[in-house]
Amino acid sequence: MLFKFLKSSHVKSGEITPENIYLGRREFIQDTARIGAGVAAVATLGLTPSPAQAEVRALDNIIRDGAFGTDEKQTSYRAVTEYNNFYEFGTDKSDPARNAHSLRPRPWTVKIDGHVDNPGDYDIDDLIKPHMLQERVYRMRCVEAWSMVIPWVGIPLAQIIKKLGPTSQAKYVRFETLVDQKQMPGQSRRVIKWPYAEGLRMDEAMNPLTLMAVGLYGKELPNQNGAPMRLVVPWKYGFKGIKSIVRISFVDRMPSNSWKRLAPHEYGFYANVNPEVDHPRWTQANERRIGEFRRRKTLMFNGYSEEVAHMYSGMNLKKYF
Ligand SMILES: Nc1nc2c(c(=O)[nH]1)N[C@H]1C(S)=C(S)[C@@H](COP(=O)(O)O)O[C@H]1N2
Ligand SMILES: [Mo]
Repeated sequence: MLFKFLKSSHVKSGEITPENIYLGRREFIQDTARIGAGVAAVATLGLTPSPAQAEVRALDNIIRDGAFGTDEKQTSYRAVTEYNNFYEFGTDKSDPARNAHSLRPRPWTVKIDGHVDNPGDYDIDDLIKPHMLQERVYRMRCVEAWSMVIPWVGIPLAQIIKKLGPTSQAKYVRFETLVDQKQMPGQSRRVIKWPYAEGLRMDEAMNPLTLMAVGLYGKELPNQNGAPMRLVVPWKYGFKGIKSIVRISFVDRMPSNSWKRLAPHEYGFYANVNPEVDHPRWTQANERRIGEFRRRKTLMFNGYSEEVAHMYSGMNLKKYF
């Protein structure tokens, strides 16, 4: 049943649906609407602007030092905010933008627990101060073989972790998403076991590339992208980037993560982007950048080898995929 669901939904959206044609069509329709001829067509397709998109606030004083940045062409704001994976709001790529308006990102409390000196319930605005915010333009790559380039705004996760003070027993960090059917209507279906959960090894969590994001394109995160805070780990498949985090636990054993729990033969804990390890049902050797038609070669660690390869030296990455 579960497997069948994965086959028909998870893969179809990424692999079989030509998402750039899908987005191209929407852009075409939008252009048509702008010149005044396509209003009826828009209505017919039920193409309404995403409510969350209009309301996000601009963020001030973002540090733009270009650290780890890429100057590749950035994926359009529309694609970044209307082509999403966020099963708490539905399993189609267009569901989150349509449904995530029911999420209330403030006030927002994050529980910190486990092997840590400063556990407790923290208000997000005490955990992440506006003057710390940095912009990082990262390549992102989904396990479904599509990719984007996104200008994230956030702070290195290491900064948060240092303040919390993990003890020597903390070997891994576990993250959990909100559970609340009223705010997240997709949770009425048990497509995965809620809460969505993810984990990182401590050194991965402390790597300077790892970001706790609160915004993109210089604005607050739209709900569909994981407001008010979500993880961004650019050398790993997108599913590591857990959204709308309400709990961070410092643990001594490798935590389970949602996609691995769902299909352990298909998704691992490490989830490093690796063109040499195919998904059982499709190749990972190449990818399609959203907005482009050609396929590109997928790079080891999504092109971030220099920053991260040392963490995996001596590990068999076919076994620890
Ligand atoms: N809570 C939660 N986080 C999640 C997901 C999800 O379904 N629920 N999907 C993951 C997957 S598979 C991907 S590819 C990214 C997509 O992030 P984006 O929509 O901001 O591009 O979010 C990840 N984080
Ligand atoms: Mo994904």
